[in-house]
Amino acid sequence: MTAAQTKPDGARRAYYDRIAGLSLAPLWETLHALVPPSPQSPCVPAHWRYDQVRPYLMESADLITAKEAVRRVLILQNPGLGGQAAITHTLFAGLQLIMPGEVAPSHRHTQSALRFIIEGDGAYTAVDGEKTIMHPGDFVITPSWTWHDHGHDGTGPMVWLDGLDIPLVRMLDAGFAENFPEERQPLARPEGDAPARYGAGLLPVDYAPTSRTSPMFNYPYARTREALEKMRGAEEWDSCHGLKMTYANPATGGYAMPTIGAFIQLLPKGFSTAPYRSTDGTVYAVVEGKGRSTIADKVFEWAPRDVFVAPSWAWQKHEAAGDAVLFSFSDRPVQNALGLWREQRGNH
Ligand code: 1HN
Repeated sequence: MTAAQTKPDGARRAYYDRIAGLSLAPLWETLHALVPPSPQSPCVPAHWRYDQVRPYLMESADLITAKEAVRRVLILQNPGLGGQAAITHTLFAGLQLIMPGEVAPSHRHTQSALRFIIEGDGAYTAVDGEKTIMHPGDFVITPSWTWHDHGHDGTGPMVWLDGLDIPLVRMLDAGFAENFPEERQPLARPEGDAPARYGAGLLPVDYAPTSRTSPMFNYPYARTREALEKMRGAEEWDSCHGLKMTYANPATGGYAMPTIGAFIQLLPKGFSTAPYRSTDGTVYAVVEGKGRSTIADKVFEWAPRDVFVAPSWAWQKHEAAGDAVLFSFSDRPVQNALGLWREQRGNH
């Protein structure tokens, strides 16, 4: 035994205190936590029931306008992250409310955003000079550094789930933002231009992508649902996912955005998935149907419009009481690009 191995704890503590003044710390006290054998996320499984959240969301409209708020959003905070504006370590999620006649003013930021429409009809998002009217179940993207504003010329409240890569961009210290000089940006193209140009199985001849984001910025639910319904006939169910599809960039086949991947899956009535886990903490929104998900040691009974989150590397199982459709998003494109993504499939 060397002298160092016999040093009492007190001597080590005193030493740590002395080096702390020089901004130094001993790795050997934290090595095991810094490089764990498998992901040890502080995020926990959590579930937001829409029937519980909705009254509070509606109440917010009596307290502040969309204009004053800039974005009237209730943040879905992961209870394991101590009040941070994060639902997983890398992603922000919130529920945004816009009332008829309101405008959420135009701005842009390097953070990428997605919307998944939860309730209401007729509000629009304008993205870099083009408007799209949003309907329940539509998946809409506002890629990094694109001007975007929302308005509502219809009737009734409109609610969507916002997903942004805010915590990831903050970790990278790569955030920039600016406001557009006017409330609404000018429109440069007619509504429907992007789906015609990029979403009809065609691309302009000589088209070369100029960014890593999809030129399609609204993936309407009517088409998504029809596709799922067509494919279900083949009954090629994946034991862990049912029938699961990725929202793709039609110009590259890659993800719609480089930092956030989005997915839609159909679980037929009575389907029960085999255990599955992956390193991308995943946010789910229930589009249709009721069911139950077991995530790590938690069981969530869900209904349409609910949101729940599965942390990185937590085992998950989903059971559909009736035909169910789940939307989900995660940082999978980032992990894939960096060679970090892993998954594990279990047995029933
Ligand atoms: C944002 O710009 C939107 O454009 C939604 O609708 C949520 C959360 C934090 C920062 C910017 C939007 C946001 C956001």
